[in-house]
Amino acid sequence: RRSARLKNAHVGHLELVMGDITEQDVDVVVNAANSSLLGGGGVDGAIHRKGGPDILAACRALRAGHYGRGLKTGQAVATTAGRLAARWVVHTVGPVWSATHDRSELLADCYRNSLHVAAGLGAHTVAFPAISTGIYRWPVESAATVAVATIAETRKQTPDITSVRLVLFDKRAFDAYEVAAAGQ
Ligand code: AR6
Repeated sequence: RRSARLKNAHVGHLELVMGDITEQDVDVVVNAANSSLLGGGGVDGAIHRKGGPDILAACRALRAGHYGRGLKTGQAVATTAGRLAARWVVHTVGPVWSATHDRSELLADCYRNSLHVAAGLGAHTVAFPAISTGIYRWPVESAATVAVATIAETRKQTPDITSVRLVLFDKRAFDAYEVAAAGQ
């Protein structure tokens, strides 16, 4: 069984899970989207595939309204979660990795803004993927440090969020986040 190889850990107030973001039973699942909001590969593809057409319909409505030019890097916006177990998907756009420009603040914005949007919805439990570490090529150790530090800092301002889960797709990412969380 695949689950026999899965790992999970609690480090401080953070829950680390090795698994699939679309299977999380939480109030909010965060999507590593792109600025078009109209879907893609990786986490984004998996969420739309499993959540069904209502999520894309909601994204199209956002594009027809307030987000005519799309969602900027670092910003976050909520839609229905369709058929997922979660109540909402919060879409955020991570920065593409750059070896020459430090885009850490934009990556931090993704975590900050997603948690604030989740708190505004009345959510208590939130699951994040490792934003920017796939198609956007951010090195996982560096992304883990930014994620863990920003979540810890933002949670002081969002006390109604009682659980934050980081969902890592493979052992390498899980181990990197566990190291980052332990050093926090
Ligand atoms: N559950 C959890 N983690 C996953 C899953 C899953 N189902 N699938 C992949 N990962 P990515 P990005 C991991 O590429 O780098 C899309 O096309 C993956 O191994 O999903 O922010 C969007 O539309 C990696 O560690 O997001 C954008 O165009 C992490 O999730 C672009 O990709 C993030 O990988 C965003 O790229």
